[in-house]
Amino acid sequence: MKYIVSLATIILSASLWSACSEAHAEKTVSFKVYGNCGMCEKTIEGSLDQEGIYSASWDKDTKMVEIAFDSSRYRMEDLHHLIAGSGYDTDLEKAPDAAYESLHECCQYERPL
Ligand SMILES: [Cu+2]
Repeated sequence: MKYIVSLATIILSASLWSACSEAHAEKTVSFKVYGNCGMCEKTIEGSLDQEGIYSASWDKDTKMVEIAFDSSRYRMEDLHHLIAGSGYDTDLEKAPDAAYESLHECCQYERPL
């Protein structure tokens, strides 16, 4: 009986451990990204369409993006960098001028700086 109980304990703690390590790798962050419209939304979310990024959603009213990603593959700065590369300023990284200027006219949001 004692043997069965300790075996059950081992199995239980092993499954808890693996559930924990999965939860640890997936992280969700949200931060501000400047933009205007639904087209901006497509571009911003498209820039995050990468392996290791599970979901990305930008809201044109709040200007907040929410990203679920594999924290063993990306740091938060990397996410800002991907978005800035597509022409959109974040609260941490400014987009290159050339990328901003190549956005559609209606997408050339007012830059924060
Ligand atoms: Cu737009």
